Amino acid sequence: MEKAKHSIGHLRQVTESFQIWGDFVGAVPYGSGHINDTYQVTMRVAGTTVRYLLQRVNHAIFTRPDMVMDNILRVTAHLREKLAQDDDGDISRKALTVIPARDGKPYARDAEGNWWRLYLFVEAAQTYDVIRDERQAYEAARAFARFQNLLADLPAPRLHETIPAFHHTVRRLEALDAAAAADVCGRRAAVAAEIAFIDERRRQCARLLDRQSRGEIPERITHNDTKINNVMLDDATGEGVCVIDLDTVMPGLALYDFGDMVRSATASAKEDERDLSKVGCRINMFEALARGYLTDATFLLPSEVEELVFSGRLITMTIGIRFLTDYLSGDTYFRTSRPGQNLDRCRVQFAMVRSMEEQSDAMENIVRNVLKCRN
Ligand code: ADP
Ligand code: GN1
Ligand code: MG
Repeated sequence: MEKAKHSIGHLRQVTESFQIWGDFVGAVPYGSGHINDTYQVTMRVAGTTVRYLLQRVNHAIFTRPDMVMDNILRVTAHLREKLAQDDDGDISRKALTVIPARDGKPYARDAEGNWWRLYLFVEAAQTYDVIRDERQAYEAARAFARFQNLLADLPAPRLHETIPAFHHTVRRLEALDAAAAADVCGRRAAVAAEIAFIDERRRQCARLLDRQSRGEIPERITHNDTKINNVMLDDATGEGVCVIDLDTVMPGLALYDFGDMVRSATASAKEDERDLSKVGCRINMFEALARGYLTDATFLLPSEVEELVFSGRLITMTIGIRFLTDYLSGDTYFRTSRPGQNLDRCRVQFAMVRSMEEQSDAMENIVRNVLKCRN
């Protein structure tokens, strides 16, 4: 884990501005997210140790953190209500709990203008950057499908779009073209092969957008960042306990969520692996994802089911485009810990797309078989 960006005194002060009690013990950087600054906070509370998850929301990316928190409060309240209807308890492990600041707001501001939030720390569960076995893929996919299912009847109004056009592949492509034209770091010549890779696939970029605008694929409430380390798996049972990282929960396509699971859970190597011979889409993991997702995503229309395999390639390509754009722009969006990391991430995504292209017939067969068994 990287070095803490904030001093311990600062973290203590921020922690104490939330509605919690007891004695501050410490705070350490936590997790491997690319966007926010995350800390695990330990408190001693009347003789017992209690942990919290403290986060600085990246307000360069989420320019309206108040809207982000408004969405998160609505979403988590709804999840809690639904889970309470037929649950055995332990709901605070199954939906994130936002702890209000002392002034009642769902965030605290510091003197530097940062936005902080505090969650209950979900204990006895963890996230995985690279999935270990089919069971984990199955459970993660079920958890994300359940999440979509539970949010299907979230009362109006529509959630805020915390990052507009987040998965709009055509706009992402335009941003890449602009970054390549501007070439502010003089890196364009070094990425000719990656640009050529995209050029061969430009025509695919609008496929889901076109189907959406024709009314064939509906907008739903989706998570939009279903990377596999955004779901916590129970240490004892292996089940998907809690979907986390709710900043981008907003209107979107269910397919983008499934696609990002395929990208992140079928990957045989780390997202920034340099040895591309290790990178590929593991078809057994795809099968587990399809089985898990289709078990709970009973709301899917045939037009959505038809695009499940394609969605994996599309989202993987889109995120590769975003890594490449950031590399060309000087690495200002995704957190990096070494030079060239965004380019390595991009190359891994494109290698994954290739691997999925090679296996697409087998993947389509899997979806057909899973559906046959379900019905
Ligand atoms: P980012 O937006 O930067 O990806 P996340 O919200 O995903 O940040 O948090 C980073 C990591 O912190 C997660 O991958 C997970 O391991 C851990 N984490 C986040 N929320 C909790 C929580 N409430 N309880 C326990 N661990 C958490
Ligand atoms: C970011 O926050 P994190 O690390 O879970 C990004 C996703 C990308 C992902 C790639 C708000 O997710 O869109 O798919 O990195 N989140 C945002 O690893 O841009
Ligand atoms: Mg995350």
